[in-house]
Amino acid sequence: MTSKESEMPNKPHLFPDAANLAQLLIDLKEEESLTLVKKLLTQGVDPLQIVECCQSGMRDVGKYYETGRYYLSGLMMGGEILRQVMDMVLPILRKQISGSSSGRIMMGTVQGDIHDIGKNLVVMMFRCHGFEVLDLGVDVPPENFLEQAREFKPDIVAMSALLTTVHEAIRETIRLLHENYDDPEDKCRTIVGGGFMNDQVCQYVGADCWARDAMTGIRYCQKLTSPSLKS
Ligand code: B1M
Repeated sequence: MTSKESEMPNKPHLFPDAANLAQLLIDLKEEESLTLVKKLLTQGVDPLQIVECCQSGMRDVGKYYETGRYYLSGLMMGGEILRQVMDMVLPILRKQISGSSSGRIMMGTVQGDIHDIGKNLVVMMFRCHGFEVLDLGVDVPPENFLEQAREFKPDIVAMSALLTTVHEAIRETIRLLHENYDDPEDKCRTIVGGGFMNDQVCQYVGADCWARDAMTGIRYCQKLTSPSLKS
């Protein structure tokens, strides 16, 4: 199963102040960004749209880093602002979404990658949609995925990765699971997610599906654990 998605526009117009918020993030204006997010939340703006907007801003921060306009400290500052935005947004999202138990997911950021802001959001969204989630954290070696899978017995092993350098680590994790995870009913599925995922990467690493955003990931996991597909 694969998905096709188009890139999000760089300057989103999701709500009136969206472009303004994205720009504040791009400019690494911590206080102004947080004040605006607080205002938007009190105005009842959809927290997921706020995240989407911040994500778009962060993509530009990333581009500035790539092109040498920002140093690593800029990337770190952007991450820190985003972490604080998430602290405001996640509790509201948690209250808004709820679902009945849909399956067990084990998730981690793969070995070599320490990005966790997106992973934490996805973990929280999975939980809000009724999945029981074991969060393995970041920089998780393939052997840990296997060891934890044997204990937790997930329906789905979910991997987050933001770096193109970690494709081998994903591939190795999936290979190890396929060859060594004693899954008698052969129902454990794998999903990979992150900004660089596409059909080719998915095929190369041997995953069942891929997603670039939380909602797509949730929809796939719901399909993968639906009784009609499992039996
Ligand atoms: Co990093 N970084 N970073 N970074 N960083 C990127 C990813 C990069 C694209 C920036 C760039 O150059 N344009 C680039 C990767 C390039 C590449 O691989 N081709 C990069 C680099 C190079 C690096 C370092 C190597 C820099 C260095 O040290 N020289 C280094 C790597 C460290 C390591 O991991 N070993 C590094 C470090 C860092 C910080 C620590 C400073 C910080 C991370 C803080 C943290 O996570 N705690 C950081 C940040 C902030 C970024 C950017 C700017 C923003 C990431 C982010 O949090 N986005 C990022 C630029 C970009 O993304 N284009 C960048 C917001 C978040 C909500 O979105 O994480 O994409 P995201 O998660 C999304 C989706 O991806 C998806 O859903 C989430 C919510 O919508 N998703 C899934 C993710 N996992 C999923 C799983 C699923 C489904 C969906 O199912 C399983």
